[in-house]
Amino acid sequence: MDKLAFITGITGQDGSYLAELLLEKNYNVFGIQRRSSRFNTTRIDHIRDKLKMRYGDLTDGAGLSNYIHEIIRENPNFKVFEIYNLAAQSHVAISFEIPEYTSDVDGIGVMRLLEIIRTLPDKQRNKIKFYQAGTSELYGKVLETPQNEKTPFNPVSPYAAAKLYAYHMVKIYREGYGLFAVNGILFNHESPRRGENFVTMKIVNGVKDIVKGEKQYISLGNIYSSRDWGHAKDYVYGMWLMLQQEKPDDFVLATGNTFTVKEFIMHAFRHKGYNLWWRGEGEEEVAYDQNDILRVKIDPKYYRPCEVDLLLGDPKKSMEKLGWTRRYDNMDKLIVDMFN
Ligand code: NAP
Ligand code: F7E
Repeated sequence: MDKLAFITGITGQDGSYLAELLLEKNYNVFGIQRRSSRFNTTRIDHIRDKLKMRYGDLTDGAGLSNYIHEIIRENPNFKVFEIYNLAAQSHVAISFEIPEYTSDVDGIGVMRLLEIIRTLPDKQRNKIKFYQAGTSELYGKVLETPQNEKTPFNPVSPYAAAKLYAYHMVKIYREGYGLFAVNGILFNHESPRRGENFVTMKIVNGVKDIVKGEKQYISLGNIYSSRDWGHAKDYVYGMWLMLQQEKPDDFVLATGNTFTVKEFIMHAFRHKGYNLWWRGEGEEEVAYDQNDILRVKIDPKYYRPCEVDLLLGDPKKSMEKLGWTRRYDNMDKLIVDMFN
């Protein structure tokens, strides 16, 4: 095969969808998985026999270098080699608890990959395209709305600060060394494969447990933040499009709509026939269903030291230049898929 792809973070939500997409497009797909005490490949087990996997970690530059060199050695006649860096400690709240690790993986890890690519012989390096998983968290306490590729960044978490370092390193290696390296600036995207401790999946799983009678209510933190939520399948397609361009550039992927967490809660409950009514304020705010049963309460332990209040992306450039379109074009479609 002459088309190679290496996906870090292949065991995650986006990595698993991207691997499926690239296999359909006849890429030879390589990936790394982290060593863990339990199996962590459930999202890719159904395609495992088609992938080439080995253990690896973004904190281990030698291992990454050995693997990339080995892939090239064993496929000397490759035409394109796309490297998608999706690996990250991706939880914003947890980044406040493990800031050093988050910086190492999400920030320095990107530099490790860029250095490996930079130091390859020209003949090989010129056929490599690098995608970096940037994020709308870079906008942080937003300085303008909606946010696009030109909006200034204002990060407010260790996660976002590490991703900002990565964003700049990609630009520096692109401009300084001529690498084909792009930043995707992706707004929140969810799916049935979303990690359980992100708010949408927590709400969907909570409603499912309530329907089954296994739980009475869901405890949540700040329900007044607003997010621009899309579907991960549409977003991995956008990543691939970015690497098919003639010239490297940075692109926002977003829906152009924003909803509060509270609105997402009401949509999710309504999907299963519950109409919520709210009372109280702040930490005392609660929601009851039509039968006066408590269904949502606030637990301040989920509050963050700094919060990103409002994200609303402008995907115009991606739609016009990449021809990017979304199949999941409204939040109800996303919620239905997450429940199924
Ligand atoms: P995810 O489900 O949390 O997946 C993260 C992946 O990174 C997993 O495969 C994870 O492995 C791996 N990983 C974590 N630490 C690692 C390390 N030290 N070395 C190697 N691999 C490591 O995240 P996602 O939602 O798919 O997001 C993919 C990327 O896009 C991330 O970089 C994230 O920061 C970024 N992003 C996500 C969104 C979003 O809304 N989903 C938006 C913007 C940007 P395990 O499976 O072993 O945990
Ligand atoms: O929080 C609020 C929370 O953790 C969304 C990652 O993929 O998208 C994601 O980051 C909002 C926040 O996602 C709970 O305070 C309330 O305002 O689902 P989340 P996130 O922080 O937006 C960006 C683009 C990324 O790059 C990240 O990798 O929901 N919230 N109550 C809660 N959040 C969680 N997790 N749990 C709660 O109980």
